Amino acid sequence: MSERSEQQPAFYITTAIAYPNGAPHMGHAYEYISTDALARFKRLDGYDVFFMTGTDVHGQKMQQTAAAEGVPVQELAARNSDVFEAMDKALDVSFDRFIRTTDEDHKAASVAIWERMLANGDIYLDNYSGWYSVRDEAFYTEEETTLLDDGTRVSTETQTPVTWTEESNYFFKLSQYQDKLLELYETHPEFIAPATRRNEIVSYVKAGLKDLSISRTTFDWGVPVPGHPDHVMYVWVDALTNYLTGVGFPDTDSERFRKFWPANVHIIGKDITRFHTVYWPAFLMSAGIELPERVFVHGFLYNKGEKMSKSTGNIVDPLELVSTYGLDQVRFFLLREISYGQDGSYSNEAIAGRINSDLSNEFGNLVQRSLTMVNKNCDAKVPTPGEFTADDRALLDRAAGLLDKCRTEFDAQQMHLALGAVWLTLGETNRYFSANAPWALRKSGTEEDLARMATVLYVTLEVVRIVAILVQPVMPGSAAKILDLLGQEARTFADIPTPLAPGTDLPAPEPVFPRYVEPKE
Ligand code: ME8
Repeated sequence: MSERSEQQPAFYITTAIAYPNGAPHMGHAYEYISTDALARFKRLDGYDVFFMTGTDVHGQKMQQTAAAEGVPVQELAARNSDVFEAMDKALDVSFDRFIRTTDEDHKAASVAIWERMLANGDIYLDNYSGWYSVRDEAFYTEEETTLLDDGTRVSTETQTPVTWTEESNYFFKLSQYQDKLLELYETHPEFIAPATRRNEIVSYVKAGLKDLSISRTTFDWGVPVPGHPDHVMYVWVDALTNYLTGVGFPDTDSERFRKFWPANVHIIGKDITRFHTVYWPAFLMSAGIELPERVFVHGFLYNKGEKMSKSTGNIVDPLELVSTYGLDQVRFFLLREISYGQDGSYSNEAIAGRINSDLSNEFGNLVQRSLTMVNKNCDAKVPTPGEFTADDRALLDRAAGLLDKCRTEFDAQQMHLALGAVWLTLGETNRYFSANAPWALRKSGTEEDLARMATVLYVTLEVVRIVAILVQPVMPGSAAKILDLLGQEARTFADIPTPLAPGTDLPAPEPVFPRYVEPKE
């Protein structure tokens, strides 16, 4: 056993760390649920997974929010980080560490990366003047801003207000990394996905990079610059470093670091692509640290196609949605409905539709009908199949082939395609069940027909078993319930080839995916 665990391949996956300046919203929940599905998939596939998420508590935005609420910023950070962590737990997000950038080890990691970049000659002091967006925690050049009719200036890309800033700042020589970054994108096309995002970043970097201001002096809520405590690090410098903190940096000789770094994939949303695919690899190159293998950029989630915002009042509390529809229902909806990497939308109708058609009709009914028949007609035991027909074989082979298909799609972060393939097989299984009509075979009652009924039920349960194992990453609770109903303890992907043992005792069936019925007004 120990020999095997020593050989277990490692997999390090992260989410972005959220600004806890307000309550978590559906966009956050979407990122955590999707990353969780990827992490769970790898664990079930035999990997030693380290999955990290957390909060990004420094910066001017946090300090301003705290001031507006009249609470100390440490208090705001701790209180809201707790809310994020509690939401993750309520969403069944199986993180291994919930990092907060106020954690003690994070300070050491941030200081260490700074010192490495400094030692490499990439940090210098200069006067900065330009436009800063507190909302985006980003610097913009004049050309990247627009003056509105009312006299306010905003970032053209994000439409957030910018203010004129003049400070003596430390700068990072980002301009020196243009060629190295372009070479990275060229030689490692998988580094940025989807490809549309890579193309955008390649154009952006080709247009030329300016040095980046990486410290601030006008406020003090951040990691102090080593040797210059009047400066705090620009929030993105310490925020990105969280990915290293989690694996034990600066102790690069530690078992943890050697095992899990470089990260296999950083999952982020589309508004922070530049930070992760331009600044982050440049910082790491400067610090002489290996680069993460991949940054996967998911799209934005919209409420009925509209941006979620306080002003339109359409911000949905993820936990409220879960209490209306059920956790696994919401998790499934988000991962099945939206092509991962593209924007997506949710609405009550769309969620209810997925629940009733995909979960209730296609999956829940099949489980319920087959298990009820087995319960009544096969002594509540997995039936003993007779010889398989060509159709039986074809269906069983198809189900067994789903693992490879799902693995390919999950490795490319295309969970919607994996689920699509699984549901095609469920559709096929429903047709098989109807065409073979085990209830009619039972009614006929001849020995031959009863034997055939047992075979049809066995084949159906076997497909249900494989599907339940494969959908665990997406719907951990419901899949576990189905595997309980099948009397199965063996639930990893390595267990897929071991078929159901005839004679296994089965508990009384219970419905797993009830239909969603709109509550009466
Ligand atoms: O950007 N739909 O934090 P954040 C989908 N602290 N995803 C969304 C979204 C939406 N409507 N709105 C936001 C930050 N996100 C930084 C990250 S990482 C070193 C520092 C995503 O709270 C967003 O793209 O603004 C990001 O990946 C995550 O939620 C946290 O956003």
